[in-house]
Amino acid sequence: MNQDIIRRYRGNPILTKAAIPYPVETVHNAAVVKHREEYIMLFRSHLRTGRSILGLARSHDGFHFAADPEPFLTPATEGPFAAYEEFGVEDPRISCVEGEYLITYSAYSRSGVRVALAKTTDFVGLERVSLITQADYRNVVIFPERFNGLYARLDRPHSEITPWSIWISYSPDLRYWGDSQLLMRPQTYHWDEMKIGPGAPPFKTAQGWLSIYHGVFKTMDGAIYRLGVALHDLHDPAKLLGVSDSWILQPEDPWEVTGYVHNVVFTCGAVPEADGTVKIYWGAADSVMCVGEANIADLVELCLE
Ligand code: BMA
Repeated sequence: MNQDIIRRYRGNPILTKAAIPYPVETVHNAAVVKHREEYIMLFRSHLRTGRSILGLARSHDGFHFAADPEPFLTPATEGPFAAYEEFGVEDPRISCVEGEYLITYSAYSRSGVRVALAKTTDFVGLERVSLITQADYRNVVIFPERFNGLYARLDRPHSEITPWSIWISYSPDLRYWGDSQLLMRPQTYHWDEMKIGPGAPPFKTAQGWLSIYHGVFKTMDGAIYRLGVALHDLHDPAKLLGVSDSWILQPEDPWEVTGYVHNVVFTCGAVPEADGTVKIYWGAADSVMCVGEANIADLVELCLE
């Protein structure tokens, strides 16, 4: 009996390096949003230098994507971002807030990994706004709405005392972030016991903000990346209404189980649809892109069980 809450698309993987018109070694960990009538995917690709860039692909149905002829975002070579992007740009997330697309991504350099914020209204132009964390942060997702006038984000600092946990922070201007609070920690002897991190930017449901995150479990054969789901209060996103006890997706298909990094499903984007389903996108084994569908009500229920 197939009890999977996420129905994998039969045509997976939906985007691989073979379909990219410039040389790349992987297509993974992509953000996806609907812009006008198009699905826009910003995907990460390793180059043969071992460093990453971001490419853009478009689709009319959310399943068949065609990549633009040139990469979308490559490491800055001048200005204040250059020193922090010299080792590459990774794992983008896109949130649409008041008509602007806010793109967060990991910026790698000899100073560590920081999160950078850029914005666009049309996916043609792009303006880098600010480096919004110090080092040792990854996985920043911005809520699509403000709360009492403040932008809110889930973020993932790391320290020895609170390893790889999910926090929330607020900002009046997208540049200065504060009022941080710890929301979720990895749980001992649970599928997410080693690390957790925000995945797709939260989306609104009648019951709360649904957040799909990743959790990591360490085994004798390395780590397994899976996805879980949490529900945040609509008016106060720092209030967790529930977190699913079980994962919603784990590596099972051959391209999830083997690849550049084996046993990885890693999401950076989900697109809720008007029919009550959500398309969830994930990078498989840090190599290719996949998609599946779930009923939003099922995910909410899982959080509240
Ligand atoms: C994390 C990040 C992700 C990657 C995952 C599995 O630490 O580097 O980009 O998908 O590991 O390799």
